[in-house]
Amino acid sequence: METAETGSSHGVRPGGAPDEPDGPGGPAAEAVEALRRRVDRALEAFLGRELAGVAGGAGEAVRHAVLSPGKRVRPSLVLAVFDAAGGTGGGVDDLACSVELVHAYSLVHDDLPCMDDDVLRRGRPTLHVRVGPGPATFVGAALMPLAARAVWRSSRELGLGARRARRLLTMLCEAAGARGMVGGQLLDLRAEGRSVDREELEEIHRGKTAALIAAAVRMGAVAAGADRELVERLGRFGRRLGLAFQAVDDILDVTGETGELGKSGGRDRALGKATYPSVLGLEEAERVSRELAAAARSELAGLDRSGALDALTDFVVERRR
Ligand code: GRG
Repeated sequence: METAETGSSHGVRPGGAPDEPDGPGGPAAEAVEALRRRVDRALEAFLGRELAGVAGGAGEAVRHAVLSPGKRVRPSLVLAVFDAAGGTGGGVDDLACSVELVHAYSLVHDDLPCMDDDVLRRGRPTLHVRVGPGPATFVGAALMPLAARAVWRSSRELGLGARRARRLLTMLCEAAGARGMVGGQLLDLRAEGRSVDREELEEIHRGKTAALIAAAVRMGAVAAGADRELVERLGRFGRRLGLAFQAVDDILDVTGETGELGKSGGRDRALGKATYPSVLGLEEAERVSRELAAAARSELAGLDRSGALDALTDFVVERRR
């Protein structure tokens, strides 16, 4: 099946193995792990600065929400694209943090009793289990302005002008808002318990998940000074990768073990969610996830220094959590 997002794959390898043999612990896996560690250090440093003097346990709750062990795919994409598009300078680390802060807010709110009511996230009790739903709601809300500060700091550190800083902030806000994540989440809630077709499913997933992943990619490119054509091409990479990411998330909810996932499995079915396996069946969902990743990868053709992006694309489809 071909959709606007799968497009044509220009003969690229389907979703999985890179050109050189690589397995667990191979160079691609090491590249992904090095990015994750760099993001963790950047988040520690950013929160260390921003939360100094914050009273009443709020700092601790923010740290729990953000620093618990996530995969850091979105901020890693910011860093990898920045490098692939010729950017230089450590100031991009705060930009990577900005995207992870928005993501962390979405997880805190998504887990609330009034949303998906989940008790386990990243192998730990969810924030509302620890501090209560009210405080968890506030902590989630506090992460958005922190994300804006991170964009601003990064723009200053990279010496970007006000115009580019505004463009970065606009990209992040649009991806997080009614035309992106929040809009997708509303569609997701409205689709609970009824059957949808693939078109409607992908409309939900494009907003809920792919918008922020595409924004991460486009922001890395803009910060590096990429021209509009490259920003658009990488945006297509990000949207396709975002759908592949959500397809794998849906599949793991069916096939994964709670211990390995770090969150409760089988929740989508219990909540009557619209997912790739519920719409297409498990086998077809797996095929489509690989097809989407291959379509994403086709946008990287001819791009120098795209090794880390290739590695992240592999990681998205091969991950077990
Ligand atoms: C409902 C109006 C309204 C707003 C709330 C909560 C929310 C906005 C949006 C939720 C969006 C959401 C949670 C999408 C799911 C995306 C997803 C696949 C999350 C899991 O991401 P991973 O696997 O998690 O990257 P880690 O833990 O590795 O960071």
